[in-house]
Amino acid sequence: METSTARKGLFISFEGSEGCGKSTQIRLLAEALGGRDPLLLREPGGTPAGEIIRHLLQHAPEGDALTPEAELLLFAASRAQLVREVIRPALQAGRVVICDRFLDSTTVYQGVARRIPPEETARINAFAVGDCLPDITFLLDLDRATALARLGGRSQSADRIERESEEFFAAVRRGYLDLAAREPQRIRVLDASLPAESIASEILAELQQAGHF
Ligand code: Z5A
Repeated sequence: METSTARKGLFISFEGSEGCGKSTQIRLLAEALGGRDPLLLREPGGTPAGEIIRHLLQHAPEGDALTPEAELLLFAASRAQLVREVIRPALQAGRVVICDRFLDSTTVYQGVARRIPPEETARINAFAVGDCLPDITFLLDLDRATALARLGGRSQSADRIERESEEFFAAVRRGYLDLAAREPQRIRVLDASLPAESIASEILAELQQAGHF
């Protein structure tokens, strides 16, 4: 039987489609929280095993034939390891943990866009994370054309998921907004087309309003 997180820290996740500005906002938030020494993580990855899974999922030719089911289980395996090896101990030690993507990415990319039944996705997500859920999640909502323009096309270096169709990314955006509508108490939707500094101010204001700082 697993122990519960029984945490004293704060768990913040960032979500959204590629190029929406997650890394930028995480960097700005970390600068704003400097003295609190936030722990910055990304998914998939963040542990030695997780980084190997990341490579298989994104760039290794062996990943090309992955089925949606195998893909979902690999994201979940990386997350299960990250939770137990890194996130849970950090939260128990009272740290602020900021994660670039977490279980909502699986709900949306594998559940909605890859069309794995939502109850299966939810069951595997729950098994992977246990009671370790973000206290607050910032969803950076951005249209695909703006994201692609920011990324400068990125066609040469695109990974396996980035090479998906426009319909796939339309489903991702819709899936995120639907999820946020179902979980408004945890997920805050931000207009990611605004200048980075004003989004960063909004994030700090949301965190203060929610009583986190
Ligand atoms: N995936 C999945 O399918 N299931 C899962 O469970 C998980 C993940 C966990 C991980 O990709 C892939 O795995 C992802 C989902 C899938 N695939 N897709 N698509 P990743 O980690 O390699 O990359 P990413 O998460 O997609 O993010 P990114 O491409 O690194 O982008 P970002 O971090 O959101 O954006 P950024 O780097 O901060 O900004 C992009 C550019 O825009 C950059 O030049 C910035 O300077 C600029 N920028 C940022 N903000 C602004 C504003 N506000 N205005 C103007 N310009 C801006």
